Amino acid sequence: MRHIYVISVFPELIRDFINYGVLKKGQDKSLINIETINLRDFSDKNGYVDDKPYGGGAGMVLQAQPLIDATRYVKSKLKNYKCIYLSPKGKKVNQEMIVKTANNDNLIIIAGRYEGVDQRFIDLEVDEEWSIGDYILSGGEVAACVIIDAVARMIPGVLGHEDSNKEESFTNGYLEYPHYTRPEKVEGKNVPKVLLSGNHEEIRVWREKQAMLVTNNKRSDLIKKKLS
Ligand code: 4H3
Repeated sequence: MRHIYVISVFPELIRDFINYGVLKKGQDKSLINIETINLRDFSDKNGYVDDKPYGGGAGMVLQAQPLIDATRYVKSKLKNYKCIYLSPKGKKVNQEMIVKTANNDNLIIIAGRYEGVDQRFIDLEVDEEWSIGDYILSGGEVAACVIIDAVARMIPGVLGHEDSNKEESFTNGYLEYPHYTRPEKVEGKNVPKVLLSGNHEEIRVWREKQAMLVTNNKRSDLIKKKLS
């Protein structure tokens, strides 16, 4: 993956988010290209992108045509892509989906607003519907930022030193061991002695054991998943 396009009525939310940290650096180094598309640039003849829901009810729905036009405009720039719509109905995102996407496709992300989008847009243009978790957001932009962050850090070179993600949670199926930094004592609590020993093998073994303990205590479902 090299390109991520996000279609939204609030593209500034995305633009601000991607301007920090490893996302900023990855773009500066041209390892990744992230672009935002303002859905309003594809508004209908009356200048709108939303309308009242057929069948009645509260709120507004994003019209199909502006979304279709914006999405096809983006698709015309890309050879291969995965077009995802973020909503609570989607498949729950996990690290495996993130890694697969980072390795295979450019990404087009649709961030909805209001009550959601016209179903015909989803049926016509969306490859996969994803959810970042079982809760409702006012817009898809925050979820889009989550996906962008998770996917971008899997692109080689985006993280500072290459193995800062190899060590991390989920890559090996375990949660991370606890971290400590100076000073040695905080409010009477000491850094585990082994970490001060300078014995790299002992430290490695201790961290591995901690990772297993933490995972078993907090997320035993992850261990079951590893064994299945
Ligand atoms: C994604 C989007 C939750 C998630 C979202 C999630 C606003 C979808 C609008 C937007 C629709 C109405 N909420 N859990 N909200 O990933 O376009 O829900």
